[in-house]
Amino acid sequence: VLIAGELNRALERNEIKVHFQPIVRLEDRTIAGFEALLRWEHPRYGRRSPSEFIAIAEETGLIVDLGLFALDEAARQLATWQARVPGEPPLFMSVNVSSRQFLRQDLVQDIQNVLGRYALPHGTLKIELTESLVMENPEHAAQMLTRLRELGAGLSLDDFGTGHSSLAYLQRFPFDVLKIDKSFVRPTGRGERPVILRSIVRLAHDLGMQVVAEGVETDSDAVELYHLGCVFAQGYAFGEAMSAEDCDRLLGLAP
Ligand code: G
Ligand code: G
Ligand code: MN
Ligand code: NA
Repeated sequence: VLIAGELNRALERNEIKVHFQPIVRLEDRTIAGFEALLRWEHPRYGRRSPSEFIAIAEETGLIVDLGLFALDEAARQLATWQARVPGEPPLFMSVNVSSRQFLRQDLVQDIQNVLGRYALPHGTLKIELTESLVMENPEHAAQMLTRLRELGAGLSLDDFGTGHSSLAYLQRFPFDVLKIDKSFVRPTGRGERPVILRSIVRLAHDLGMQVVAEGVETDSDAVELYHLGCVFAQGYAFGEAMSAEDCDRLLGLAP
């Protein structure tokens, strides 16, 4: 029983939080960055999934406020971690952007504002867009992506392998990260999967993109992906989306 009004109040009542899922280097399992993921703990109905409430927020327009909230929280937390965990390259943060957010020209200004507000190094705040969103309107996407890139935002292509694009087509878009969708990653080790995964990784690298395998749930998947040439991974094998405090522990910043 989800009504738009409740979602509106949820944001005001701080029931909606931004959690963070680690993205690791497969070589040594160190944390390279995070993906910011919204979480809503409803006082009566318990945890609601963003796949449910993002769609509602898009219909009502609340996605604008919700998106700004997620963007600001994620950028602020990234700046904190970059200061406390210095390293080269610095930690990055990936923030999801929905279709309706992406259609607004204001998004460019919003992102420029947070990059300035938190003085984030070039490319470390990444905007994550799904392949299908980009393919909805490739002309608009190409123009927006170029502007975002010029501002110093990083760009991640999410859910790769589920939409209808090709790696050759991707040359038109200035993505620096390609995320292989979990549906593609999980059943590794059988038949042609490894061949296809290896080819995606190699082509993406040749096109100058980094590759993140999503939905890596087991250690043996992680080992296999590493041997297929994949450098980064995300999934339950390394941790689900968690609070900033839990991430602090993972980063060695808290007992
Ligand atoms: O974490 P997971 O089950 O729960 O997320 C479900 C879906 O919700 C994913 O497709 C994810 O991209 C989307 N999502 C999570 N957080 C955000 C957000 O801050 N903004 C947008 N637009 N989508 C989000
Ligand atoms: O933005 P995107 O649609 O990629 O959102 C990532 C989604 O995948 C979120 O719902 C997140 O909770 C989920 N997720 C993260 N790690 C794993 C995993 O190892 N296995 C599965 N099945 N889902 C995962
Ligand atoms: Mn994502
Ligand atoms: Na994805």
